[in-house]
Amino acid sequence: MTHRPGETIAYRICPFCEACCGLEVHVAGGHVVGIRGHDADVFSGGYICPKGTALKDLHEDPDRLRAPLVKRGDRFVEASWEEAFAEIERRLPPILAGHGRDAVAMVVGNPVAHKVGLLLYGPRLGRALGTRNFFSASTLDQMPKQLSAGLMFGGWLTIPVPDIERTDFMLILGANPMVSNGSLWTVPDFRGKAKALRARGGRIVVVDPRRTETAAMADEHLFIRPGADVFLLAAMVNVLFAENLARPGRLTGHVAGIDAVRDAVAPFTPEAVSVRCGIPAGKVRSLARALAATERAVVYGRIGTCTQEYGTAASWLIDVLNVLTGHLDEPGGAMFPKAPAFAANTLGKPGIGKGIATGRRASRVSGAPEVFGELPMVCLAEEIETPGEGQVRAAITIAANPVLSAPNGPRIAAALDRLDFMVSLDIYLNETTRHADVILPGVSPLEEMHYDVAFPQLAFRNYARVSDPVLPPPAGHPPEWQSILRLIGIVDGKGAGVDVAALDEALVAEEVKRVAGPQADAVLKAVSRWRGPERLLDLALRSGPYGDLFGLRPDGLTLAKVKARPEGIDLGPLAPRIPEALRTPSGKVELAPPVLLADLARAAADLARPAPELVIVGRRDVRSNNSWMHNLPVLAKGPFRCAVLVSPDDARRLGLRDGAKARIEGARRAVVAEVELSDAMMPGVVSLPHGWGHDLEGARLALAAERPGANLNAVLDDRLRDPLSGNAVLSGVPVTMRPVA
Ligand SMILES: Nc1nc2c(c(=O)[nH]1)N[C@H]1C(S)=C(S)[C@@H](COP(=O)(O)OP(=O)(O)OC[C@H]3O[C@@H](n4cnc5c(=O)[nH]c(N)nc54)[C@H](O)[C@@H]3O)O[C@H]1N2
Ligand SMILES: Nc1nc2c(c(=O)[nH]1)N[C@H]1C(S)=C(S)[C@@H](COP(=O)(O)OP(=O)(O)OC[C@H]3O[C@@H](n4cnc5c(=O)[nH]c(N)nc54)[C@H](O)[C@@H]3O)O[C@H]1N2
Ligand code: SF4
Ligand SMILES: [Mo]
Repeated sequence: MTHRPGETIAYRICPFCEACCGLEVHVAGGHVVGIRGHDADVFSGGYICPKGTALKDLHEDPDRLRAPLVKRGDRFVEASWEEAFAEIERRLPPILAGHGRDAVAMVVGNPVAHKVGLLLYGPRLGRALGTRNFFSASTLDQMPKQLSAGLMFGGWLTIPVPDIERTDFMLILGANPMVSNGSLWTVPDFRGKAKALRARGGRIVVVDPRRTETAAMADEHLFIRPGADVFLLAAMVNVLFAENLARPGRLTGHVAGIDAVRDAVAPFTPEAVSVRCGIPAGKVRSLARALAATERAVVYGRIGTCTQEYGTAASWLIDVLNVLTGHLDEPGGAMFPKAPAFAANTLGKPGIGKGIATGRRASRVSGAPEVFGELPMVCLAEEIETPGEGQVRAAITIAANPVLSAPNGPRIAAALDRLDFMVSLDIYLNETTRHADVILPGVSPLEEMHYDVAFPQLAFRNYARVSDPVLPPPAGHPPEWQSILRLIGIVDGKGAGVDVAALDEALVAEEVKRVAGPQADAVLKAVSRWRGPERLLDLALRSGPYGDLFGLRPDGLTLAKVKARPEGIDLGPLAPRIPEALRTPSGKVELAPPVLLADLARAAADLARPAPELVIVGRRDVRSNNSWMHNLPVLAKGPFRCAVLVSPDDARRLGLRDGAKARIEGARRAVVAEVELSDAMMPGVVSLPHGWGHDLEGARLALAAERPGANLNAVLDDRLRDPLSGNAVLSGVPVTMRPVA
């Protein structure tokens, strides 16, 4: 793209997925005239995908909300910010006063992880509310991995990632980074890095019930029966012990529980798991041997290995394999990033800690244990529907669309309708927010600053990077962190008229006092030029592992220094961090947490369960992002993306034809979708993407409604979950299919 006269260029981290690409935004006359990858970005090197260019469409989308909406009768009317907050102040406090804190649920969605204001201030609202009914998309996604990492390494985000630039063998299970651009692994341009891996003689093997885009570019692809990863992985560990290949190397003195793992995997011989996995025993052995024999190798698993009944156990065994083959915390293996800010594994005493706690309380209706301060999203509907002490009567949703994104979404829709009051922080009137009484919109991403709070903790390389707003926000439109502070004012009894700036001061002062003690005043003074999220970021960067320590280490990082380099500051390749990164009470890697051993016994008892005739799995597409970007022209154009993929074998057996419609029936209800025959599907498995079903009344998504698609989650069963993490089972769910006229 050439730089025309009158054009200015701004740099902005893309907020749409975990790859966190640096973008170059061309602006003329207050309008975005083009978006491309920022070639000089030290982290992403110019990579961009179609969603990145859609920032312009999102900015310009006429359906994106520019003002609050308040429901009057059953219609939404545009309201001023004062009117909107007055309505909340009128209706929310009486519910809290009459029914207690648990009567208000908080429901938090995926974009919160990509919004510095929401991620840093949302939890403050959670604490102010003090509700036990906190639900998030994490329990539709990565909670199993967070739990296994927490149990093994002592931190919920101490999750190792593949050191892709130095590895020679990568085994990928249940992830499709060619399309998703990586998850729990921030790795812009996976394609380029994977190509380079293969060009230097390395190998990639993909285990997936579909021959995905990643499988197609890999050296080898193995079909697996959905939900069977725990069996495959346990058998691989079994082979390591049977063939005397278990060698943790440098970590030997830092690992506890190796013998317990050996005993626990004894039932899982390659022959015993072969049928359940759909993988020959010889293949299981050769995978384990290749992993052990390659000096720089890594196993990586993602959502396909999480959203299943044994999600936590599978997530755990992936890292057990990395440890036992000497590839954890080694170059070319699975390594721990060291983030410049906000990482729990760089705080406190290095090498030892309290570990994690779960089950400190249980959900009221089905008794699901709390994990990471949350209850499972699959419990949301029942907590609203079931009368009694602690019943949920109101909800605050933040960037969440559970009506489409959670299993049995239609039940959630009906439950939301029964609430006495609902507030949504969201930028659309969509399938979920149509149930709200008040919608408070955020600004366009181009109108706010950006820092990736979570993702440097999961990045293929260490880096620091901040984006300033590209365009000024519209006059009078508060950033979302300020809206959250006003909500805190309301639930704290200070009212909607609370002095937001003073409340922000007070909250920061209190937090700084807690960590900095007698130095608090000096620290606060050092960051006094910033407000809101920027102040919290300056505090975190300066006190972080690369920080200037408020002057003690003058060449260290500050927010001002990072801002001066919009292309980012490279902090180097990943380096070994064990034992320093550990926060377990023992100071060791816990290879055999008792709850996981017990879960493996559950799996052993379940080994012989016969496979259902037909199961459904999900799918992602480069031009789609969960449920909420189907209204953007650049992504919506082209072939329809919500077809159900069916193997030719199954199609013949079920009488389904390519291009014809079929009824997909789950335990809860049925949807109709268009069939696409595909030899990329494992026979017995069909695939439908999630996030579709934009034909619900009351949403305002004109373009998405033209091709609404079918809601996979209407078919899925909210009773299915991983009992340890509470995570929903979204994969390998039994269905039946038949043609419809
Ligand atoms: N069957 C099945 N279901 C799945 C999955 C699957 O693989 N299969 N994947 C699961 C996964 S991994 C995830 S993360 C979840 C996602 O689940 P959700 O987070 O519930 O869904 P999203 O589609 O990401 O919806 C995001 C919401 O945020 C709003 N939004 C976007 N930007 C902003 C903003 O700047 N501010 C505010 N306030 N709101 C904003 C959007 O309008 C939308 O309402 O879906 C899960 N559901
Ligand atoms: N373009 C695009 N990118 C995205 C998103 C998006 O919606 N669109 N969503 C973002 C989000 S929120 C997330 S969490 C990430 C997810 O990132 P990924 O985990 O890479 O996402 P998927 O493409 O869903 O890959 C999951 C794979 O698991 C396979 N699978 C299903 N069941 C099983 C099983 O039982 N075992 C095994 N081994 N495999 C199984 C599926 O066939 C699929 O290929 O993607 C992020 N990036
Ligand atoms: S891969 Fe695409 S959506 Fe993800 S950060 Fe990069 S440009 Fe944005
Ligand atoms: Mo996700």
